[in-house]
Amino acid sequence: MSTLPVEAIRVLADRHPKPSSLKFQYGTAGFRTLGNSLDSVMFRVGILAGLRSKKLDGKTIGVMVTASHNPEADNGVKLVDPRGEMLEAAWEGHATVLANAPSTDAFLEALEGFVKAAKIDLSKPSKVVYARDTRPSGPALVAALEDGFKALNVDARNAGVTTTPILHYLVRSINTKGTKDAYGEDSEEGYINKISTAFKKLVAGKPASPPLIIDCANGVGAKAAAEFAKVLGDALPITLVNTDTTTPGVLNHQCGADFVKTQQKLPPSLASHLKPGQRACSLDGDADRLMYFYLDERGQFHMLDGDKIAALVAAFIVELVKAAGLEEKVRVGIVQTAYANGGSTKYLTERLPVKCVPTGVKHLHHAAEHYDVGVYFEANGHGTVLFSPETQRILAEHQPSTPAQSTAITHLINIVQVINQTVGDALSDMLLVEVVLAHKSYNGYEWDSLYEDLPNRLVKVVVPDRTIFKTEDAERRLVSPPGLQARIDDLVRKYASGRAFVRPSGTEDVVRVYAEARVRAQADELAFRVAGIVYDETGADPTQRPAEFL
Ligand code: G16
Repeated sequence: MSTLPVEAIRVLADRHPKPSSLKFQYGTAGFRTLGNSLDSVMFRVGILAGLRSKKLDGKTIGVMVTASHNPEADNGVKLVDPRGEMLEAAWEGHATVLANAPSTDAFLEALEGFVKAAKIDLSKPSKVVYARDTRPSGPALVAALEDGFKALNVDARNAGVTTTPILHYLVRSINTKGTKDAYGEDSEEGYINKISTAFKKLVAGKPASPPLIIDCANGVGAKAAAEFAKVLGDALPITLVNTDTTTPGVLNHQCGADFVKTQQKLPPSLASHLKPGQRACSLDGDADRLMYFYLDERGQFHMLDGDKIAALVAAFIVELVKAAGLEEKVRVGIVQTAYANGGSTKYLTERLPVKCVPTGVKHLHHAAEHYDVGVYFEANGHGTVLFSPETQRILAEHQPSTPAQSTAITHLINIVQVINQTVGDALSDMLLVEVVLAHKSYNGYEWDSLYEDLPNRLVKVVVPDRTIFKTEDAERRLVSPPGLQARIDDLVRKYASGRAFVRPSGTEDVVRVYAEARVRAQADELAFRVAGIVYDETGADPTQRPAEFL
């Protein structure tokens, strides 16, 4: 059991002092705030990642530098555990404590206490793989992260500029290399080949689909999408839009999955590309979210969000499981959050087991692991499908009794390969959707007709202290501030098919309000009325109250 290299850490830590006025928190998706305030956090995360690896006997840990769908000036960092999943929840608290130690001395003290309490054997090796998105603040933050690796003498592999899901894929591939669970070749090329090979098998013999337009949000997904376009060729004609990763200010600006979901309209840059009936999709800044949409004959915009993706994909998998003769052995279930549209929840619960969990991929992922096949999607387009190890064994060993069963099993096996099971992956999800559309001969309109969305509205409220908001029941109800939920309930009762909830964001300094109702005007009104109550109740400056809050 060796000791911490205190002097090496001290020298480097002094170069990355914590800004005294800031308090950091490891939230829904790691640390996330303005890029220019994250230097000390990056350094400390570098050390923490090394310790996490030591704790897990030298397994490779992932570190992703990104702020995803947030504005370009933001940045962030999150850790990825050995199977490619999000960092274990207990360590989020440790990360927060270490990030907030006010000085080098305090940091060293916290570090020593943590190593002792967590019983970390410092003589173990530490391995990390790290990557960043295209944000301008990325290179400097990565340099701070690398100082953290240096301080602890971490064996660190730089995966360069890539998408969040590719980083998750790399982590799992590295850790499973040469084992019976080998996930794939541990390179970006290995990722593209694995997914595209399975995709081509799945669409072989299907009529060529019209070109798919991909809005890359001017983010890092543009690079991987271009690779897919090259490799897929005629198997999926692709037109890429918003691929500018160098012009300042354009990342996620008026484009991308979050723009589409929150504005519920076409990114203006796509207006000249998209013809009525043609389908298109938007990625977000690090390519872990996906939104589909199309224009009808009258040029009206229709959105196909994470809920619609879940419904499409789950129905297809259930069909294949039945066709394979496996419906008694393989049960498909769905995981959603409170943001799932009431229309989707009704449609899905009539057909499959559905569970609702708090926001955040980590919550959905863990819940989905309890099903044989767990389909999880957030309405914002973040999600994937998990096939349990037992289900994968069944698929590999099942002896089909008819040619139809054999075809269905082959399709399921290829579907497992198309899906990035480590985390939500916009590009892999997109190819999965394309497989289903090709098999069902659906266009956007037919997909959309699976069920009807209730009109809904999402509003951000800036309050002095969002930590006073505490929720229960998978974030569907507020327990604090006291009395607020009762006022929301009174309001909601006045709206046909009304539903609303309030929760603090884990990635932005805001409180989010979601509302839905049978008609559009009522959904908007309910959201703005709830937002008004939230604003007034929290002692926010009345002169700054947005005019639309009722
Ligand atoms: C992250 C999480 C998602 C979550 C989203 C918004 O997405 O990975 O699970 O839905 O933040 O979270 P909140 O409402 O707490 O701000 P991303 O795409 O930004 O990494």
